[in-house]
Amino acid sequence: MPGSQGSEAPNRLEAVVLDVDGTLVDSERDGHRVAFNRAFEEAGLDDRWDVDLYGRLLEVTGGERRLNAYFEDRGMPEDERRELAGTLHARKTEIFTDMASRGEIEPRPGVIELLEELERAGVRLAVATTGSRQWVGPLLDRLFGLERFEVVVTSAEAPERKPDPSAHTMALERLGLAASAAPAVEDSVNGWRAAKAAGLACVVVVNDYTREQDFDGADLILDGFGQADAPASVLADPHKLDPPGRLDLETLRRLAAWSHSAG
Ligand code: XBP
Ligand code: MG
Repeated sequence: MPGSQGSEAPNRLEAVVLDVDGTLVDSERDGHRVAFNRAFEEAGLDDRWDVDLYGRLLEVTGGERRLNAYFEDRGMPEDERRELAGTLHARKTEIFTDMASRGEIEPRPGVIELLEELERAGVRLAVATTGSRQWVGPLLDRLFGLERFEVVVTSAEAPERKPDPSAHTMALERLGLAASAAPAVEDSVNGWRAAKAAGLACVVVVNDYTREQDFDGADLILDGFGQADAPASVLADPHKLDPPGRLDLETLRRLAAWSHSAG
């Protein structure tokens, strides 16, 4: 296998388990939020989620759960809100799937370079997301090529949303790997907690919605994936992984080695 350090090497990086929303793509503010608002409008509702309100609503993972929490907060009875959230979410999913298929959602800067570097080194790619399978497939396919990802776990396979660890646990099971061989990359405190609870080391690459969240104890925090002309800043590096202005293969290898030694 290219980039392999030999099958006996116990601490090598075998795979990376990637989050989608906020991590591979900056999909929340100009993607999901816009799709929710279109669904409200089509349903004849006056509700609109502005950028700040949506940032607060992101505390609840999963679009349908988010709608339920919002309507609950507004005092809507349970039966009514469950039905409304289900209907709205189904339509929002169609709208967002169209947006993804049309190329309206873009990769975060530096993501394609990282995926290509990992692929060249024979590191396997997996996805663990709380998003819906209906749009995850078209989005990954349009931006990166779905065949790149050996394992894709969505809310269809792991219905307990992050911070529940089930999506990461399932990704590891499907890869057939120990947690130390497959660090995660996440953008949010819910994602980071999910990865940690499943035993994975985790790089947090924050975005505008998540940079103020409390990642105390995270393994590495960056403010972006970083590119040659736009290096990422390191916000925390407790294991002294020393990334070179970008999240790269060697940094992830060092994280896997640390994770193995931390046992
Ligand atoms: C992402 C989510 C998702 C999206 C919307 O969390 O919570 O629910 O906001 O997608 P993470 P759906 O990045 O931690 O996986 O509407 O399809 O649920
Ligand atoms: Mg995320």
